[in-house]
Amino acid sequence: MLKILGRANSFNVRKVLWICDELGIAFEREDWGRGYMPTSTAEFLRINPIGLIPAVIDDGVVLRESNSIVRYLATRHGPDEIYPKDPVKRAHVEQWMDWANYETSISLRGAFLGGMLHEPPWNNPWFIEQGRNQITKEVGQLDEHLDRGGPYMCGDTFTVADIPVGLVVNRWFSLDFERPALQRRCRLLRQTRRARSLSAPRAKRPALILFFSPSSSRGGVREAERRVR
Ligand SMILES: N[C@@H](CCC(=O)N[C@@H](CS)C(=O)NCC(=O)O)C(=O)O
Repeated sequence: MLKILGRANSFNVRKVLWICDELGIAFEREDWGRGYMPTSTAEFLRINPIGLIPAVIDDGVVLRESNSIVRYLATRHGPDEIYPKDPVKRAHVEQWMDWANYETSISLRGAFLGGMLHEPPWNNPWFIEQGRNQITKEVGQLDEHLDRGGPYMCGDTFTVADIPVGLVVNRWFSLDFERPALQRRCRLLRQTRRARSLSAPRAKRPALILFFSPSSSRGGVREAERRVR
């Protein structure tokens, strides 16, 4: 059985939980990371020398990097539409995954880790301000993209691109600074709600509902915990 190493309240571990839920992949999970077993131990570093969660072990194969794990699981267990083989469609999916993992992870370090969790070294006021401005701009770009198409990131079907981006949207709504009204903010909210309502009844996917839900990141953790225990 697939083994996931990482705490369920981690942004990046949640991507793996989401794809498992989406595709009905059975797994067991161990709590590693901040507040649980430290990833700096020799035991963890033997599995992932980079020292970050998530890591997974699948039939003896060890993998790290959340987006890579999501794509691997989608390739092994998913239908083509969720991670298309067509090179153009695939590139459209991957560009949003890369965007979420690089661009928004930098800004969320300032806006979330610094601004909300007050975690050094990200809690430098300049860095917090920079992160808040940047994530506002990025969510605005996302908003415009969804406005042009949607309801999913790559059109009318759910793909693995929706997983990291959905988690970014979820985190955006949890940020506690005075967020400037985005031009199409209501539309973005509507689009993400639409995404979850389109998907949820089809296959009864509670994790998808929770992870997309703007106000329930804590609920998401609790639900994820219930599901894996
Ligand atoms: N690029 C990596 C980033 C992984 C990462 O930053 N993980 C965080 C949690 S979201 C972590 O390991 N934090 C240290 C900890 O929890 O101890 C990925 O996408 O998997």
